[in-house]
Amino acid sequence: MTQVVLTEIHGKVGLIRINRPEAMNALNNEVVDAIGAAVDAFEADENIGCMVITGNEKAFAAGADIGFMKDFDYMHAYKTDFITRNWERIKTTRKPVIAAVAGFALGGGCEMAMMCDMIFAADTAKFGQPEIRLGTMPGAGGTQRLPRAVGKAKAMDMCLTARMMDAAEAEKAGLVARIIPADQLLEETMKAAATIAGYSLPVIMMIKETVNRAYESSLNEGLLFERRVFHSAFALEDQKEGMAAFVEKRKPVFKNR
Ligand code: DAK
Repeated sequence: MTQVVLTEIHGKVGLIRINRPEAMNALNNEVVDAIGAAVDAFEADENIGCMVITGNEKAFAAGADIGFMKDFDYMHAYKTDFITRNWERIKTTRKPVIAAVAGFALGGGCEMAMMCDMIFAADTAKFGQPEIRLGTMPGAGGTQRLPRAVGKAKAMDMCLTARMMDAAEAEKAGLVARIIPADQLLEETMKAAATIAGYSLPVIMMIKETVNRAYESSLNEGLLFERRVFHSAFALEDQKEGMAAFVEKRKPVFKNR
């Protein structure tokens, strides 16, 4: 049987590939549960410092699987906690996750990419929230994360007209961190992930948590949170090592503590 999600470890980077090419990587429970299991495994592995989620050259994911959910009724969606039960695992991991997006990232696919900490887009990437065409609406964060990323005007435009954004527009609008030629997307994303994973793991986690705090709090609360975490970073052996290495003009050796 085909595995709908493939995982690999490259040095300190955990790679997750969505593997349903026959269905444009549409996301059903099997796929999302398998992504969650991969995230659990990489989170538990002290050697891993960063994760990458990707699809194939045609699609990151063309949305939640329409065939899978078309007959859901309210009671089923509510009782099974559709979306929240398994999709949000990507959001809760404390290690950084980069979405490497080529081709379509639509509906739930766009939402899953936005749950990651940053998106690297191939020049072929297309982002959209076309649920309105199906008589429904975004349900995995599209109406909330998209306006925070690209502003209200573009988010309304995309959710209400179902138009897609190409990579250039997505980068200009702030949805995407980098645009990379399609044939180099994975290689370049893995390089960036390896750079991150080469730093001290507790510091990586502190920075992720603190940047995310910017979305959840007022500026003053966020600054206070940052200052407290920054002060706590002086308790790290890796801080002593990093600063000593700078002064001694050598490369630091981090021990993740
Ligand atoms: N689900 C299931 N199958 C899909 C799919 C999807 N989202 N997207 C594509 N496929 C399948 C196609 O049916 C086709 O299968 P076969 O006919 O070969 O068996 C195969 O993938 C190849 O697709 P196409 O033949 O259509 O390929 P094209 O290159 O012509 O077009 C496309 C590519 C991505 C533009 C097109 O496939 C497309 O428009 N796909 C649907 C995109 C879409 O509407 N995405 C949003 C899905 S809805 C909620 C929670 C979550 C959500 C909503 C509510 N609540 C909690 C209430 C989320 C909703 C969504 O994500």
